[in-house]
Amino acid sequence: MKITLLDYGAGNVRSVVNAIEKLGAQIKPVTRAADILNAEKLLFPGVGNYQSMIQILNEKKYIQPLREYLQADQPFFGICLGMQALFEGSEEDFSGRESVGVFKGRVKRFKTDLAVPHIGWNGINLKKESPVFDGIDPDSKFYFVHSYHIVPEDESVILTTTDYDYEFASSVQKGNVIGTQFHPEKSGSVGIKLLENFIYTTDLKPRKQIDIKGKGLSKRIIACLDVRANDQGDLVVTKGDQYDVREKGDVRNLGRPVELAKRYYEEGADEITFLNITGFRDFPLKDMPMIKVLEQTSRNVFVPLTIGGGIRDYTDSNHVTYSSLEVAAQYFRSGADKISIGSDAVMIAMEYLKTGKKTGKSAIEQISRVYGAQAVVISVDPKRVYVASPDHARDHHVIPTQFPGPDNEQFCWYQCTVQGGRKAMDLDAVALAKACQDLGAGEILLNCIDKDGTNSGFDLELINSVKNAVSIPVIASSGAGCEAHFCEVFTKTGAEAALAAGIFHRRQVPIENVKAYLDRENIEIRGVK
Ligand code: 1PR
Repeated sequence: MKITLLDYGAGNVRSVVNAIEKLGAQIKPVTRAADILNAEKLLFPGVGNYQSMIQILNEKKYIQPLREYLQADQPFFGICLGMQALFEGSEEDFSGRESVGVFKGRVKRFKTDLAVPHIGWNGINLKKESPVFDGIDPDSKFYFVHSYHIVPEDESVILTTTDYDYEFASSVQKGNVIGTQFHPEKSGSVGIKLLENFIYTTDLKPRKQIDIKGKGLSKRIIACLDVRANDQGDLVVTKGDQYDVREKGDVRNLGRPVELAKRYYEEGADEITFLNITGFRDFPLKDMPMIKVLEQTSRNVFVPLTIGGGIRDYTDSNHVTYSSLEVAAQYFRSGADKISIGSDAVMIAMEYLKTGKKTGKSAIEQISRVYGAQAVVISVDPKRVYVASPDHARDHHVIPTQFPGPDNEQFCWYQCTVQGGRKAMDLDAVALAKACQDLGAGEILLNCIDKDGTNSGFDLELINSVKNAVSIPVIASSGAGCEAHFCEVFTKTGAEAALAAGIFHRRQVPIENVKAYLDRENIEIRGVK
């Protein structure tokens, strides 16, 4: 079977390609308009920004052939923006350029007090019995990552809806034309099954109307792999105690990145994050091993992958300048779904807070503009600073603490650091998170140096103060020591996800146990049977 792939050049198409190839089908990329019309089955994965997608489709003169192909009811599967393109237009695009528009209706931004982007594993309410869902448990969850959703005028095209504050159309089907807002290529084995059904079913048409209610949005469990070269030059997964990764002088070696990522995928991790912890020293585009790690991981791991470390503009010794956008683009091409910015985000936020002006040129703004806010994670590395009263740190977000300082201080603030905690900056974590959200970041990965590697539980005071200040999702990180700590962070803070490293690497607490525990405590999770 040959699948024609419409790749317009943004986002992580590698995962889709890997999934199709794993299913034994061949890929034929679209290189000219005629390839669309000649396709046996057409797959259109879209990630990022609607406006730039429509611009590219117009420039390449793909709109008209797409329309013809779809109007002839040829087999089509659009993913995310690839589905949104079927509709008449989007609130995300004010350019007035032509969209494909074979389905009536528009794409609108979420209007909710819940976090936007809507990121994570959510359920589906099945409205039609369709061959694409054959063999898939209706209670399954799929991976969503978007700020906009379709509003079809003709509700009969809705295949599934999903609940996120309110019910929105999460997939559509009319005849052989299918589109999903969620990412099957990132939805583990159920997503792969969906793609398999699309590829190998001859008659895709829905059989009848049904109404089966699915489950809700899960709290995510993320496995984090801090990666660096050890003194022998091997790329290893390491783990620090309060960011110190050396033991008796050597870099701790807890395994190989590609193998560990595969293990966590099989054990039910909802996402995997790689942090190149010495990335600030070198330029990532010269760090080919990290790119290989992504390429190899994405062949077998079908959940979202985030990569961080060293993402910034860079000028080499020959005075050649590379933009952070180029670095991000290379990472996305290699299999990453999101990039995470640490040190550079602190610099960008400080400059923004000083001038009050958005330049449009910072790494956050540029990457968010091209790939969408959901692809830009800000990794924060704060340290607790105790003060006797809020007056002692007037420029910072000071909170009362239940854990007084060494001199019985009853207040603290969280100081941002850069270069892996080596350098403390005059900026607090709340101000950083708010500034980065303003500039277009889509998610906060909130570490805590005091808690890292201690197994003493997450820093709930830090998490609450940041979560209450932003409307984008927050990933709680650092300090997990047992299953109950995950339950605590989800019941006592609004964090959407919790990340851990040490306990997973050392097999102290398997991911399955964390999920089983949360399930018993009635916290919505993915994947416990
Ligand atoms: O600053 O953009 O180059 O990015 C560097 C990235 O590397 C940042 O995201 C920063 O958080 C990370 N990093 C730098 N140095 C270290 C270190 O440990 N020496 N690791 C480091 C950060 C924190 C988490 C850890 C959690 C959970 N590690 O990644 O996984 O604290 O750990 P636990 O569950 O064992 O407590 P840039």
